[in-house]
Amino acid sequence: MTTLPNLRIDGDRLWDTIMETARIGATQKDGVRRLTLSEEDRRMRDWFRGACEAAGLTVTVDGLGNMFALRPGRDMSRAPLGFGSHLDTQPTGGKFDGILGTLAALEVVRTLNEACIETETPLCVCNWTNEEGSRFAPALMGSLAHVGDFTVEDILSRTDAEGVSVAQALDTIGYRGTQKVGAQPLSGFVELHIEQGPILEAEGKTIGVVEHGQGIIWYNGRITGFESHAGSTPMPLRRDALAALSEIVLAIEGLAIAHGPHAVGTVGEAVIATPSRNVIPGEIAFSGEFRSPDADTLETVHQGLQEKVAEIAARRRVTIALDVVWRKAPTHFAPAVINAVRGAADHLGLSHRPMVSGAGHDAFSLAALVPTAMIFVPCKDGVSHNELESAEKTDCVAGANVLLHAVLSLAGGPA
Ligand code: HGY
Ligand code: MN
Ligand code: MN
Repeated sequence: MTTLPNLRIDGDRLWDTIMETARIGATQKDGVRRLTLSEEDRRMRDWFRGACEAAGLTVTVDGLGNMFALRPGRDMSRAPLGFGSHLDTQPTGGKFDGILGTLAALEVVRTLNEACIETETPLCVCNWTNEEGSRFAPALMGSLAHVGDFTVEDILSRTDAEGVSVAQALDTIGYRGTQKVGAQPLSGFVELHIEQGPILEAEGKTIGVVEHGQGIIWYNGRITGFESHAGSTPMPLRRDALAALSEIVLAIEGLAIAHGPHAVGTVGEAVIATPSRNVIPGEIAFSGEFRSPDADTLETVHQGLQEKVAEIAARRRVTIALDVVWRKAPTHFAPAVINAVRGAADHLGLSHRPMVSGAGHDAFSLAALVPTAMIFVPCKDGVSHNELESAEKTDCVAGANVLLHAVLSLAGGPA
């Protein structure tokens, strides 16, 4: 009988599970494309449900497809401790973003089963719908609705670039569950995730003890100029929407750099309405974002962008609509859960350092509702949201063991 301090997950089984499921939505470049609520997401959800049920968990699905896999505890009067992440990916995603945290949570349960360990508090493995926000905005969609940041009606009405709504997509894959959104009680939440940045690898550290996360502002923009002949329209008479957007892109970059290192920004999408090589672009839709761990910095760059956009619009005689479609203040995680993560890393003799999360995570949503924290492990060259995303097996196993012992610390091990 393995004593609790020496309990470890089955690293080979975790790694095999990650590699096996990476075949669902595998891309030619060895990445994973599992857009939320797509056929690939359905296949991955089906696999996940089957694996959870095979591990003795009771799986429920809420009205936005959030999946909860429940494991009883000795004291069923307590709300379950939540842990997990997301199974959807970016269009050119990798094998680990979100997937590591969700499959590691399953592995923790498999390990507890084999060790015949029942925790005091029940456990709840979570798969949150549409963490990525790529097909439907906002990101963290399922977990934000769970904590009440968005109404279910609002979320169900959001559409993708083809005009398909979240409601239609959920119905198509059969994951519009009956459980009321937000009804699943949780007493806390722990999320394991790859860092998606270069710090842990550069410092040779195995574990990131994540203490807080960046605030985020997402914009949808539309620029209306005037289509005209690319050859015969004199330069001073042009109202070029793409030239205006180019200035906005550089303005976002410039504001982030000017307020660095704790500000970042980019334009990730730009679509010319009717592209043609010999027509001056007259209509463009685009998205933009800023992030910062500091609320004041976020507000400063936001205001700076408003001023710059007004100046560009006037000078170029174009109309620019810039709408904030999502805004989340910086997240501060709970000391008790941070200490459980740090204590688990120390118990396992793993090098660790405190971190701020650059990327958004479902833990950011949950932190508004219950005590929450995150565990980071390195990824190769800090690369993520790219098919090259990669992580070392030893680091993934280390992170899953920290998750195991943090969960045992928070949920209470054997009587
Ligand atoms: O945008 C993010 O940080 C996350 O990947 N959804
Ligand atoms: Mn993620
Ligand atoms: Mn991501």
